[in-house]
Amino acid sequence: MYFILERINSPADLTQLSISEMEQLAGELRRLIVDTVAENGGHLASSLGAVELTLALYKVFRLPQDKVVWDVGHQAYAHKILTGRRERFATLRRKDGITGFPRRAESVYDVFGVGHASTSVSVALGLAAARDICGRGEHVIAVIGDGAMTGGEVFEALNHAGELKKNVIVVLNDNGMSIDGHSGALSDYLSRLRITPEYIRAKHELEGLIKHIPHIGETVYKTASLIKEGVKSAIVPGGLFEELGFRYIGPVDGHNIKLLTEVFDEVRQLDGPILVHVRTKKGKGYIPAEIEPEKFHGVGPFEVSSGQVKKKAAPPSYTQVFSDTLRELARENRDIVAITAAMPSGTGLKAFGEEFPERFFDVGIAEEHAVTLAGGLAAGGVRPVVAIYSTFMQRAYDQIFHDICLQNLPVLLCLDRAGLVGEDGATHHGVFDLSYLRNLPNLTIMAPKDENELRQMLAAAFSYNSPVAIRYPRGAGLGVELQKELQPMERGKAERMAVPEVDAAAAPVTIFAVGSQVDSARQAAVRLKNEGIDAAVVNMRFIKPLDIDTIASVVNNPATKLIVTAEENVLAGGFGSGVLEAIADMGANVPVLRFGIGDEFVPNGTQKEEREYCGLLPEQMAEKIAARYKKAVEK
Ligand SMILES: Cc1ncc(C[n+]2csc(CCOP(=O)(O)OP(=O)(O)O)c2C)c(N)n1
Repeated sequence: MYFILERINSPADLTQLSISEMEQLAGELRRLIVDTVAENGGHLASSLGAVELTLALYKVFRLPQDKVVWDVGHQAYAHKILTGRRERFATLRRKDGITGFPRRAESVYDVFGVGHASTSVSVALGLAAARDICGRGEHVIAVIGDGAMTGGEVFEALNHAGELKKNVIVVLNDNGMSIDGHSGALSDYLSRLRITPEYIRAKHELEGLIKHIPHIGETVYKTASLIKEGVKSAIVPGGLFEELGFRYIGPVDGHNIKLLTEVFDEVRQLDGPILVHVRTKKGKGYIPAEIEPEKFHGVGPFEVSSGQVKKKAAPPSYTQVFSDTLRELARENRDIVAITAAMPSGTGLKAFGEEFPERFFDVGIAEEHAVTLAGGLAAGGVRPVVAIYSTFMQRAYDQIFHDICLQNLPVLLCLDRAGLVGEDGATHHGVFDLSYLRNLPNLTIMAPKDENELRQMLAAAFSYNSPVAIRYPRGAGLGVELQKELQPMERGKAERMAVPEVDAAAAPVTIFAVGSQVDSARQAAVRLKNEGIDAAVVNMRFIKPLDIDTIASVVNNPATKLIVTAEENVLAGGFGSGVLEAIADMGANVPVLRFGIGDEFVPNGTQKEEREYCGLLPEQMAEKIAARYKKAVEK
């Protein structure tokens, strides 16, 4: 039973609650969050850490007029539940359900859609500037974690906010960690912002001085003591935020609802840019998540009583194979260094860091810096590997162009979670990389058909001595045998796949496929064979350079009636577009059917549901190919 939560349908309902009822409500929210994530998977530890903070903010400020902008949005489950989505919370991250992140189309309280880090201060500043232009008076609050604070965009926004001097509140939710532990020098700086004996002595002296100012002394002192940690900023040297033009208040215990509401009540009345530094505990209130906050950052379904994750037996993931193979290669080649942008576990580089600590860099949520750092490392004579999820690599596009490809440096970009990623949904799909990379000169782009081919491609990449990108999917491999021997792969050479009882040279249909779609294409070809249509399958391996000879041999084969392309990328500008360009350049006129992702953002579901939504399942492909083939031969 949720005695209090059941009565809360919007933040306005919080205004009636006493502090002790709010504390009880915090417990009920935690229970609902834990029980739901245990079923659906999701971002648990961050959301648990932000429960009291959310409650205090939503009690003090007047939503939806006042605007709370969440950074990343993975800590916003309490926000979702308190803003009219309690009933629908069971559908979290599911097909047709609510998303795991704030999303403008979902609720008026979701002020800004999010999923990628470090945007909240820029958004809040934009909202504040718009408010002033329109002559309104609402409060604008950005809530950002110490991990997200490592993203450069935040400092661009702080710099600008300090200049504009708008009324904007930044709440720094500092739990001392990003996903995997500590988040760099900034984290060290934040942890030093604590009450030291010198500070307390200095504060007393200052308070004494203020109190004795005639007439106004008592009033000034009252304000100063209500925002008492704010006084510190006048005393503690090097107040980074103060230097940037923010009034710094904190650190405040982020699990003390009474204190938080007092501080926010006070802050509401202040003008100018304000930064409230709140200390929280990641995973707060659920012991397994408090003990292992990394594991419960983003977690699959688990047993509530034990915290045991419900794992199905599966072949090793692409990430695991990448991790193992890179270390294998790095044992032989001492020049190999690896870079992650705050995702050592997610990208599989954690083990690399443990084995080769001096050759490993975790740069924080700083994808741009990660790529340019790699450029510098390569120019300095070593072989950097940058592993970043496809969706987050979007941040570093100019760096890939300017600092890697234009310099023609041998940097290996490993784009994990390429394609449809499942429950995290639209913000996290890695479906644009082939389009945004394919147009860059000097870059080789590969996509493995299975986990063994990923091994071979990694080995091959180091033999090319120029920029290389390898993109591979989220989740388990196909379960193929992993060949011990790592063989170099000829750059730009496709591989013909055997389809039972199909003679590729005589097949009227040829499917050119890349990455995860190679296996789907093969399965589709088997189905087509059962319907009496022979379809050959080519694993292109290289999106760039395309194997023009192989494409030409199919185009020029009189048996060819239909060419099919298949990729887990948007159709616009992707691999299929490349094949169309090649065919057009040959002056040929062959019917082409393309499979990929259409011109829309794919909503959340399981990976399979998303593939089905996009028509990428083998049975869907077979049906569509058969129909198009019949049309082609009727002509
Ligand atoms: C641009 C970008 N890079 C990487 C990520 C992956 N990511 C999600 S949350 C997170 C850590 C955020 O840490 P923090 O802001 O301190 O929040 P916490 O999880 O500790 O509550 C990372 C690296 C992301 N969402 N966006």
